[in-house]
Amino acid sequence: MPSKLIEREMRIANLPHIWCPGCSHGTIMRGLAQAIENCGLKREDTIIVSGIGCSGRAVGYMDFDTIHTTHGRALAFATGIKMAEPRLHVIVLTGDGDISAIGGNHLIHACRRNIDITCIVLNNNIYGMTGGQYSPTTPTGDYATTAPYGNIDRDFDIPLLARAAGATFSARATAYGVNEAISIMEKAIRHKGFSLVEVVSVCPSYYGRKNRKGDAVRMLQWQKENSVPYAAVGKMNEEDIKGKIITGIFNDDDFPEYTEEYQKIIDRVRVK
Ligand SMILES: Cc1ncc(C[n+]2csc(CCOP(=O)(O)OP(=O)(O)O)c2C)c(N)n1
Ligand code: SF4
Repeated sequence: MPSKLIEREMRIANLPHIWCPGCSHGTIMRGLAQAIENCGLKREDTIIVSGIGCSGRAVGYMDFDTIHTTHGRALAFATGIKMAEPRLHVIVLTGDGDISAIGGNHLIHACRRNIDITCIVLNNNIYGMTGGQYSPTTPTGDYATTAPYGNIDRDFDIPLLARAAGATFSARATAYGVNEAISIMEKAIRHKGFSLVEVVSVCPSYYGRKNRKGDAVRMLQWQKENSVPYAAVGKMNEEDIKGKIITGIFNDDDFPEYTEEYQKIIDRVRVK
């Protein structure tokens, strides 16, 4: 029997989902539905936009106005929607490849504009849907189908990248710590301006298998044992932080929001 939340927020007719056994994208999708409900957002005022990837499939299951857009372009579509209808709550659901490789340029400019969009990144450290190619968040030295001898690229820290580009809210949580993820996503949705929450997901089929991380339970156990709260980082030395998942809110700032600034120009130049 589906839970009440699932009955209220999901398109039951589209289930079962396509994700592999043990994939934590579903846990995060359910967490987002909970966060939306906790914020009291009305279905008619909320739109969820995704890119392409296993992560992007979530919009097929969430019972809101949703758009499954082209790879890397979710923020471009979301920006258009928010500019046309600023009253809407616009939420983007995307993968690490979608947002930081092909969509990287859209990301930095959305951050810079501080447009009121909430961007949830399901980071599984790999391209899941297309068979396990390395992404900009695959750690250096890790393996992927396109890095059979180890990845020599340095990996992006997506929330820190967003903060540096001007996002007024950036944060990270994990699928293991789903209650923290729900609470952070809630704060991100309530935040006025561009907010980004990375939720570290597990892909046992590709990232896990290629890197001998064990099954999904082991991978979630690893998240539990290797997460460090942002507040504790200042007291730790660099060596102890290396390889850890830093969770929590990295910044939550006030800055003029883009659609409001745009409206001020419209009001100023409108022929009286
Ligand atoms: C323009 C374009 N290039 C490439 C693809 C193929 N493609 C589909 S999903 C994907 C990667 C998705 O990876 P990620 O965003 O990390 O999501 P995940 O599947 O891991 O959840 C790629 C390269 C595409 N659909 N469109
Ligand atoms: S390939 Fe990976 S990310 Fe995609 S559904 Fe399977 S476990 Fe999840």
